[in-house]
Amino acid sequence: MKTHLSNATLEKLPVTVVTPDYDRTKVSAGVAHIGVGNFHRAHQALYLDRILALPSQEAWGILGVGIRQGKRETGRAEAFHKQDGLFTLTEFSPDDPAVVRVVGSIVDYVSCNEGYDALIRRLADPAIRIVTLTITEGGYFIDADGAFMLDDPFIAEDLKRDIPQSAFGLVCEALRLRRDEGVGPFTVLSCDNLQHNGTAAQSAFCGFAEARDPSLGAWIRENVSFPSSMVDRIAPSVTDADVARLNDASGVEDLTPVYSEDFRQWVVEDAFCAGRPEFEAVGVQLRVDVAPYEQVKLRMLNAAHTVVSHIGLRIGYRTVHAAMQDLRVVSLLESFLDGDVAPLLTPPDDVDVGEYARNVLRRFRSAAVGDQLERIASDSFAKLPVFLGTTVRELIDAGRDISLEAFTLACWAENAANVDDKGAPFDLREPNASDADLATLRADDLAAPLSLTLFDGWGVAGSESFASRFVAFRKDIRERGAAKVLADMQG
Ligand code: CS2
Repeated sequence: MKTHLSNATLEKLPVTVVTPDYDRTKVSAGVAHIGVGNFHRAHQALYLDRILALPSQEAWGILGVGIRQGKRETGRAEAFHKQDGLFTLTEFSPDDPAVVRVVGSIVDYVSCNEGYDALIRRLADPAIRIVTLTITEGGYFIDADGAFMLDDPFIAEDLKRDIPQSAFGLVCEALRLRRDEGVGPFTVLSCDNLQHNGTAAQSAFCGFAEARDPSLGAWIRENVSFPSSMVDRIAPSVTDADVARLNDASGVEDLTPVYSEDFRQWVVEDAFCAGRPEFEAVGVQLRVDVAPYEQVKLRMLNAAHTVVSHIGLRIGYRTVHAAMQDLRVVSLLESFLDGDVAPLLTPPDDVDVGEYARNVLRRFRSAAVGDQLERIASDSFAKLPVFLGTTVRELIDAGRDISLEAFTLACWAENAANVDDKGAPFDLREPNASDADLATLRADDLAAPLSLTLFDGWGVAGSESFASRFVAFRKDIRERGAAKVLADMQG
């Protein structure tokens, strides 16, 4: 018999489950988080849970903010209310038994189902001093030149609304209230996988505000800080089968369990205009310049994820650890990380890129984590430019070998059919691709995808050798399958 999860049952949970070691009734929300998905709950919510156990930190609980209407949002809001914001996080280590903890830092929740004006009011509450974001790589509407896409139909529409619905509009209107009521600004902290994510957030939020109301835009630019941060923890998607499996193992009846690897890292630029929690006490690395850490993480870990996901799916694998059993895949990843990417990086003093690469591969091998290739390969329209764009451009500029990258992109293009070399289906989602983009990706002209805007600035279309390798790989994959092509590449 499993125990339902709520404040009232915390003491009745199995003794093996770690529960909050602080008084939740004393905790209030000082951080509002937009995008309360699995990653946030496995990463930032845990860091703040650890902060709340420290003396005098009880004002740093989290207010979850749900901004996108739909079934998922309704489920999230309901689970929050039924479980008093509590959820279990199972951390899987490669060697030790899994640790199940109940995370208690999300103490409040406001859903767009209550009306978008309610969201604005809650963000304007003087108690909120930081707004954090996980709105995905494509969620910032920043083009290849770093400019905010004011002409995007979603943004253009939101600019016209009295009560906006986008993260940008909601935050701007909350900041307007705070300015008018003399409350002062909050910090906006991006926790998405983007290079210079603070600058991207600043361009997006200030770009929106300046278009809506120039004086508000100027006030935000002047008063709000947008620190950059590098976030890292592998948190797979949670299927219904995972819910049952996790709950059976924990003995807790949790509507929204989440799971992850045991590794976690958060490097944050120390630029908070309205105070911050004692991040350093729980292992958050505060730095003046986060960019070198972002660069290493995005171009090694996330890029290797992209490589393994597209090649792995093509061959017929579905999980990262299954693909990592294939020595050819591992050897390709090693060549990619050590041979192609590492020499291009300018890592921070305390990061050894060789060791970093070994650790990435070790993390990918974990069968206990069992991360899904479909999760990683989805949304490639937004991810490819961030994870691979600079590397490919620099390799082309230096006249270096681009075979691995052309092969990865050939697999990506072939994967648009959502079926692998063995004829088995999979399901990749592309929320940031238009119908026209998808048509180009599936065109008979095999070189056509290289003219997609996602490749702006990569130099691939203009590089005869890249384009011809890409097309040749696509043909070869169609004829013989990616596994054989890979075997030949490695001699
Ligand atoms: C993955 C990331 O979605 C992806 O493409 O590479 O979600 C990755 O698992 C995290 O960034 C790890 O920190």
